[in-house]
Amino acid sequence: MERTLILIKPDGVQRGLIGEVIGRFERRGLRLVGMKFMQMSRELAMRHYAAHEGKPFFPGLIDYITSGPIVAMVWEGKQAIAVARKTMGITRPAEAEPGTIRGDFALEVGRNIVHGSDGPESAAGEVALYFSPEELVDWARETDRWIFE
Ligand code: D4T
Repeated sequence: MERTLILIKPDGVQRGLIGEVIGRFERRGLRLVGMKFMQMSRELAMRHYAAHEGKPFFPGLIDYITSGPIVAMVWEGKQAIAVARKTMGITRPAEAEPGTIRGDFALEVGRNIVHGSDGPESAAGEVALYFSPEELVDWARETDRWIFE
């Protein structure tokens, strides 16, 4: 099983899409193991997006991601990282396929509603950035045998 960090960004929260976004990951079959509603500090934002420091869009990205509350979640499943990114659609929403979160609800890269980890290493680092081990729940779901072979 793999774990991935998913954020519902401030635009997703402000637009009332929390339930919609959670529902899509839930219906896909991923298993929720952690969730919190929070205001991201600038310090956390800079750590999260450290790889983009110095890029022209960096200051706007930090302003945007700290502009209102977010929902941080950890979802688990086989190939959870890749599956979550497919469910979200590609980063630039204008190019995202209909049926994906970004393809259905977003138009601009700077208002793209969700974040998902892009690989096992970044997932482990990002999960640890938002959650302590005690905040993650190991549990078996009654429907797991109908979702996982
Ligand atoms: P996130 O991290 O938000 O899920 O985005 P991705 O993982 O899909 O994409 P990314 O790392 O390339 O970009 C991080 C973040 O920066 C914003 N961004 C990106 C932007 O505002 N302008 C840009 O030109 C790019 C490339 C959007 C996502």
